[in-house]
Amino acid sequence: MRCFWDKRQLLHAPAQELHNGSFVPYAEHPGRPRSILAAIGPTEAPRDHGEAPLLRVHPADYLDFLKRAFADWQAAGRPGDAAGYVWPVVRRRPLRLERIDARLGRYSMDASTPIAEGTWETAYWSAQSALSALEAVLDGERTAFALCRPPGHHAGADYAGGYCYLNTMAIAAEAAIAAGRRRVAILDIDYHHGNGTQDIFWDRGDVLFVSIHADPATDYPFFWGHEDERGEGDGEGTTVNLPLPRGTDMAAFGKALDAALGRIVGFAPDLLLCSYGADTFAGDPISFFRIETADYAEIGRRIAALGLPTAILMEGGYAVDALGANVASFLSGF
Ligand code: SP5
Ligand code: ZN
Repeated sequence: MRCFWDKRQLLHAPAQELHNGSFVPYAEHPGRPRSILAAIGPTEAPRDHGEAPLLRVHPADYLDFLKRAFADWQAAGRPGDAAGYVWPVVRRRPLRLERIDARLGRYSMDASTPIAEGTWETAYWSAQSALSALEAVLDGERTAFALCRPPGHHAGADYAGGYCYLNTMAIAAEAAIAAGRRRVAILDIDYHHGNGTQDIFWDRGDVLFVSIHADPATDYPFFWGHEDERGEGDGEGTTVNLPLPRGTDMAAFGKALDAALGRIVGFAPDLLLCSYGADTFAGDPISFFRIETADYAEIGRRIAALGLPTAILMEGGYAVDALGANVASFLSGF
């Protein structure tokens, strides 16, 4: 399988994140892609598709914020990485935001997605890897893998969150539509609900978003991913949420997967895009499902059995010692 990765995706390395009241080492660190690279064999550098495909999803003011935030933070004399501490929860309106703290709140949804030196460059090349995997599939490959890092599915059109800055999945889906694909299905099997992807395609009838994830009653991102979220307007019924309890093993995950795949078949898409997170693994340090390494091959086989052209985009997965094996197992199923 063709795999896409750019070494500039190692640059982003925030020191710490806020977790349960303490600062702890940042879970989404460069050791993750190193583990995957050691396990999957040769990769190709992505083609540079420029900013136009990013701008189909994200407004220019958000991209400008991401590019400038760390320099603005340093210019304000701040130590460490840039992170917000106040958020506009009600009556958001356009304001000229003078302070970096105000912009950080305006363009983020949590306090655990810091912006460091190199964050923009890393996110940019993660998106280019996604676009290159998509391009390979549009050009006739049956499947392709993008080692996206940072991940993307928590980022909305104009906010970062959950270790995500650019929504790589939405960027790929919009590129597919711009290239003439009429119906695109997204299957998100990261442990966490892909709230950003859902938000971006909430009212779209041409993009199906189906997600299997930990119940937001107990897990991040808490506010989205509940079963009754189904989309609106043209998108009513094209958002499908299948939350599962902590402790879910392959038997229960497999049932939800079959239900998800049934919804995808019913949508009759031209193309499948998969947000793959290995944080459903039994040994994941921040998650609570019980999927084993060998199970990922079975999950991959069942997805591949749909027979759809499929681009796979990496999302989460934090058990670094097992991460490469888990990704390789999943890809082997295709
Ligand atoms: C893409 C993805 O998997 N994002 C996950 C975001 C979850 N962030 C909040 C969970 C807080 C866990 N912090 C644990 C840090 C351990 N070093
Ligand atoms: Zn996750």
